[in-house]
Amino acid sequence: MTGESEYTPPRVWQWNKENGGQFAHINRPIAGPTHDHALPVGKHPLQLYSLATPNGVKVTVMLEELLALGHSGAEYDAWLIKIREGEQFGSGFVDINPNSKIPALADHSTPTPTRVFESGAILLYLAEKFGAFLPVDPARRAEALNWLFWQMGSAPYLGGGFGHFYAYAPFKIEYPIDRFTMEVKRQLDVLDRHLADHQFMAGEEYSIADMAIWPWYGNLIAGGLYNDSATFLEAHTYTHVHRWQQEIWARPAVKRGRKVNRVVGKPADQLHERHDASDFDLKTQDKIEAAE
Ligand SMILES: N[C@@H](CCC(=O)N[C@@H](CS)C(=O)NCC(=O)O)C(=O)O
Repeated sequence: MTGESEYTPPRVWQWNKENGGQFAHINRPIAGPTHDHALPVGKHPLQLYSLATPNGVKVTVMLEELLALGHSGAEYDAWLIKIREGEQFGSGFVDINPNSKIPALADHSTPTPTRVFESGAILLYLAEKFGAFLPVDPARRAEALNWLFWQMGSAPYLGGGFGHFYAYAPFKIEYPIDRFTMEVKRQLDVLDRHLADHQFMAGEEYSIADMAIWPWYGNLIAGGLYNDSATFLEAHTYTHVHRWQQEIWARPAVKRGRKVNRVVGKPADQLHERHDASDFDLKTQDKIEAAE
């Protein structure tokens, strides 16, 4: 094995602010706000504070799917939280998510605003509020929740484990890359075997389980995560995951939701903030840049 380390942990760990990782400037070993900053509140019942990472996309896809079904109560303002600039540590954001991570939602349609954080909790909250994208039959509901919580437990190995050491760490170390690649390939095989005889994660019904899993594993398989990781992982071999990823990608609400709070990629795919359905036609970055 290459990359063996001579590092011996000291008796008590010290915070080394210069560890060189891509996110070193925002990582801290303590919680809580770093500065005072009130969050903006728009005109709609639901206020989302987010960024189009896979965790953020889960929620904007759900909101666009709810609106496509005709649930006008799902109208939302999506505000951009620039996590690389530390905006998740502003006092207003920490008030609605003490964990300082996007996505976070405030529901202003309740007698006092209801805060909801953790993407899985947000998906479940919205599914129950609108009675949509979560099967009613107890056995099928249990299956949707199985996969929703599978995603919450599994994706940190993909993002914080594989993605971090394969793409973001300041130098490549074989041991963690090997360990997390093994686990991610195992997870892809779990999905592939399940999707071999199920149209969607919970069976025949598209649900919040698909919305949670697709932005991570669908994106990974389509080559959208961590440089050339799809080649490294031999993503093309997971044929049933491919079929499912393409079926979901064909949905107009998914295409819209993926653009919200996006700040990278093609300008036509970036809608930095979403306050109205017409913003998809009028306020993507290509339109804004053309008007400047
Ligand atoms: N389990 C959380 C994870 C959220 C999360 O990790 N968000 C990342 C972006 S994908 C974030 O806000 N990172 C900022 C930070 O760690 O300071 C969820 O599913 O909502």
